[in-house]
Amino acid sequence: MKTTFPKQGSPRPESTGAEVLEIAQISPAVEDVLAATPFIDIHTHLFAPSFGKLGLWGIDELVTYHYLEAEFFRSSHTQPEQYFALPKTHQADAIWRALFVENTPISESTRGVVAVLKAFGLSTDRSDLSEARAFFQAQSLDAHIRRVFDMAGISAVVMTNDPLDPEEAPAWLNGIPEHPQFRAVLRLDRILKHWAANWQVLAAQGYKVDAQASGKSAAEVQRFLFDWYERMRPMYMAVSLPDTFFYPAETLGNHLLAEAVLPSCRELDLALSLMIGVRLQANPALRLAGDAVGRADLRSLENLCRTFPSNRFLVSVLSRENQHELCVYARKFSNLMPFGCWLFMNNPSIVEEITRERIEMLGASFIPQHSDARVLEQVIYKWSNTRRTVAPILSNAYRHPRRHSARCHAPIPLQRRNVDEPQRALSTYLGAALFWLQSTLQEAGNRFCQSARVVCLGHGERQAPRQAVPLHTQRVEKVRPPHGVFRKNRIAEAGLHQALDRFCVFRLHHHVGHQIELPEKLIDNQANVASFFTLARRRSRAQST
Ligand code: FIX
Ligand code: ZN
Repeated sequence: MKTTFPKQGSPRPESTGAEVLEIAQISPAVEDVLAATPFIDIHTHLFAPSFGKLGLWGIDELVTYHYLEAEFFRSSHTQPEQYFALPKTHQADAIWRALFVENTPISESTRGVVAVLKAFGLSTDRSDLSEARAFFQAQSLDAHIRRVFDMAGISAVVMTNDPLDPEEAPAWLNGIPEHPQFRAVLRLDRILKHWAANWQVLAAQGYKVDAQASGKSAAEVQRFLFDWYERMRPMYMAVSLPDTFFYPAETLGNHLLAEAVLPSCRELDLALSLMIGVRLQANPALRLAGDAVGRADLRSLENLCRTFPSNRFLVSVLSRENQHELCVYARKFSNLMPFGCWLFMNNPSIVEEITRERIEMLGASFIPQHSDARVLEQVIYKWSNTRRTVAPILSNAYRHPRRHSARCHAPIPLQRRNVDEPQRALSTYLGAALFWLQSTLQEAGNRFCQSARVVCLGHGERQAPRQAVPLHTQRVEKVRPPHGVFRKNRIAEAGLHQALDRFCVFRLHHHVGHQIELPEKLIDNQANVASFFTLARRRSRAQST
């Protein structure tokens, strides 16, 4: 049984002569909707307040973020062991002095801290952190979280929860109240990558596993995952994998992946997130800041998607060189969903490059970004950066879909409704950005389809170079908005003909790529990603009750 992301449900209504956007209106419309659409942040290291000290927030945590520690060790003579021997506030003072006072904060991470201070109306050029500390100490966490989520334009975040983390596991075992804005994920690094150091923890909890993960171990690991599914109700399972990861290969990790994790994901209808390409602790002295990147052999993805067609894979890759391959594999396997620009990729210039490439190769069938925030207030600048970076790329995609191929200059007769419509739907769906991208581009796609049909080149037909394009005037009438729309939008009718004439035909599938339709029905008032079959089951259950 092949699990893919389900096809679009009801076809969208033919566009009427509703408000068509002028070229100049496209960017503001796109920015409007991006600003007004609350996103769901599908990968963070944030924690709900009930996890206590595990949840990091405030100026000392912001300034000692491992991205800044890496930059600090480049701009200071302080050795890592000296730095890590300092109390947190002294570490923050040292970094503030080195990167924000003695140097100008121009790197992406330092600018992030400046953006957060600005967002709260705090000074950014103080020689010390006393004003900022006083401000954050005065905040009550629950209200602060709500305010920060509002400022970031996000409705919920997905945590990273490790059932074998000695600090975190007791909280779950003692029972954690659900928090509407913090969803869980079952993180499996200790099981899939560090079994030797962790199997005894499972054994101590009564699971019959052994050091070789032999015998009943895989089944027992499944039992362990089901038990934690009941505790956490995770959105998906996840693991980060090194650049040397390869599947298939005779490793204990791959054995547990194939015999325990993937079957559990199938049974529980959960996607498995693979974050591939980190070279852990390339410089251990820097601790969290010590990880590096390596190019991975993504044929593993090809093998996994083909070998386990009923599993869904949410994938982010760390190496720049792997980004293109990931897009290509996503075109081959609909059970593969690329997401986010991870860690060293999360810089505007690279996010722009990756997002542009993904739109060109995948249309809207990907998740553009996640924040990977480790400190609460980071979501403020990470999501404003994303909105700022993605807006022009999307506007451009509407304005000049094929500018670079110089084969098409016709503006898309985009209607405000194309841009607004997703807004209504978005905030209730996981990955709003994705969904938003979906439907609007879908609309755009449909218009291209219509136009392609008008110039009567159907699916797979190619236009020979300099072949004249037969024009069906009646069909042009059908798609061309009524004169009223021209007048109302002051578009010179004449322009349309030339535009259509110049309309080079590019092969557009009648179906504009895979579309995700998430269940309208919410679970506990929360968005939930469910496969088609769960959807069907829920709908039949709903009909039977
Ligand atoms: O494995 C991960 O989830 C990574 O995102 C982190 O380990 C990494 O340290 C990080 O903070 C990335 O932003
Ligand atoms: Zn992460």
